[in-house]
Amino acid sequence: MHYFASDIHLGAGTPAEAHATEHRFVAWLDRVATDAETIVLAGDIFDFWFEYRRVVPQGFTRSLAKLAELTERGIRVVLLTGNHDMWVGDYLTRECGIELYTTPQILTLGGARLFVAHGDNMKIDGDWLLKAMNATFRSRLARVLFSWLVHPDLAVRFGRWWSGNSRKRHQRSTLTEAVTEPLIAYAREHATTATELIDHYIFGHMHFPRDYRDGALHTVHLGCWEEGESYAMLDNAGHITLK
Ligand SMILES: [Mn+2]
Repeated sequence: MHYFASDIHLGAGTPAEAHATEHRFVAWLDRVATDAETIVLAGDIFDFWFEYRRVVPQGFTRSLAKLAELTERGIRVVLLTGNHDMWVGDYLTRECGIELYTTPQILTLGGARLFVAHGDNMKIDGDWLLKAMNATFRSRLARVLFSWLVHPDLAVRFGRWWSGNSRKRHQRSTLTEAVTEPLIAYAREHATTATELIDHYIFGHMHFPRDYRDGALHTVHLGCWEEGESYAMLDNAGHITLK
């Protein structure tokens, strides 16, 4: 089996809330590890992560230990960064054996061709402010400057404040399936121009779980972990189910 989850937002909320989320995540990892060949984490696993060359944020101990344990047992763990955890370095790979990507990926799993992306930064042509912010946040220069000039304690404080604001805009209870439409449009456009057939498009980011099918087009929107686990599983016959 191959499992997909995103938008866990570890560390979000009060310490008690963050603790509860982490326990749910680790319990889920334990559960799926019984038959998982692959676990794909499609971004925003951390509510805020900023990695310096030799400094990483506090917390996440149980999650990181569990992920390291699973990769050591031979389970492939793939992490695609989201807009809350795009500032990863090589720590998660070195320490936990995680395969790390900062861009959308095409993966072959269970005999199916998958396009996997967090889903931020897509179909935002009309939003110049968001585009400018994305360009700044993703720039290597900005990141290097930031890590040389900003004390880690200050960076984490700023990051937590920023993440909290951004998350409030994506509160599950205020969302409808309409939020997933731009990503469906993205997938539809990709499918018509791609040179190969994609069996399933898998996205996170929108915090609204949805399984969308239209003819040959299939998109899976992973949802978030605000109210419980939300994930997808793919069997080796290429069938995918949203749970
Ligand atoms: Mn998110």
